[in-house]
Amino acid sequence: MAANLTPQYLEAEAKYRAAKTPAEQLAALEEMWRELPKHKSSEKIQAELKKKLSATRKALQQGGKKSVARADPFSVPRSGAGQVALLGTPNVGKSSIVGGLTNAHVKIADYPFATAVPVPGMVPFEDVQVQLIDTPPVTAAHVPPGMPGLWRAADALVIVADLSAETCFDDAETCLRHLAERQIELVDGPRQRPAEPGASWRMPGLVVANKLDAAEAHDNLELLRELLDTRVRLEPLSTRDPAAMARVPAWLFRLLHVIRIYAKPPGRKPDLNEPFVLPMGSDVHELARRVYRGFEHQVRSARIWGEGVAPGQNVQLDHVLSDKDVVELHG
Ligand SMILES: Nc1nc2c(ncn2[C@@H]2O[C@H](COP(=O)(O)OP(=O)(O)O)[C@@H](O)[C@H]2O)c(=O)[nH]1
Ligand SMILES: [Mg+2]
Repeated sequence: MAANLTPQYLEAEAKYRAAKTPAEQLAALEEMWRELPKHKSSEKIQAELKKKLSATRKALQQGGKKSVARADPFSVPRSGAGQVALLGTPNVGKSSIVGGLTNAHVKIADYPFATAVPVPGMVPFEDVQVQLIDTPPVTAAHVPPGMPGLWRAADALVIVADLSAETCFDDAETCLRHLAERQIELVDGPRQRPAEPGASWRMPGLVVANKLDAAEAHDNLELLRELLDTRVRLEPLSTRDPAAMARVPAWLFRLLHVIRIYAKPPGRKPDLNEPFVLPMGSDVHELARRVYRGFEHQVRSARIWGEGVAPGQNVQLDHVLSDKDVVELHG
């Protein structure tokens, strides 16, 4: 790390790291450039900054173009810790789930096809939010165009089935078949893109057996368990039962296979308000990449507070992080 960086430069760099939009990133980078002492020992940083400036300017231009072209309602920009898409036949309670867990304005109706386009909402879970997307229904004969793209773009999928309907098993099966026909497989593990062309997308997913309060629900749940148990996880639910609804955010979060990490500046308290969200299995280097965005080679080691380590233990960059670790990055 160059020893002669000014406090003004470091402040601008902190702004860059905190930037949430490309426009904010560009403003911070320009400030970094102004504040950077231009002499021999900072040549490497100068070159890096120039590269970043031009890349960010380019991203901003393209981003502007993209937002004009993005009229497709089936392309939902990801937000929060990750994106979960619901899928199901008409009237199973998809909109009731999204409406009950988020502030999204969904239409709940006892007639089919009330939902015409995907509607995202944010589900609070502890200190993060999971994006949950209500979607138009599929039927045995029809999948709205755009849906398969939305399924693949999501981080996880939740099939909703209706325990009050005699057809609940067939309906869940219809959803699984539509996925299978598009090479999407629901798994218990993390999301995996196809390893080679033609291979399957492995998407974390489960089947929600909704309307557990209905008269026939328990018989149908038994049937669903018998027929689906070995293939996909089942979660019974009634959107009318507040206690059951309160448990949903935790399993939505678990589907994402991510961890929350709190970065702690040396000598200061960790920021416990806004964790960095990383894929499960990420190491310290991955965190450094996220925190320093291109300046991560400045990080040489870390101290860590969390499960399975001594408080403040020194670790190498390849140390694998756990959910809720507090990490102090050292240059
Ligand atoms: N009994 C019962 N009815 C429900 C439940 N969840 C939703 N419903 C009803 O099922 C109907 C369809 O719900 P909606 O959320 O619009 O289904 P969608 O078509 O899948 O979005 C509405 O009349 C809801 O009130 C539930 O847990 N139990
Ligand atoms: Mg609906």
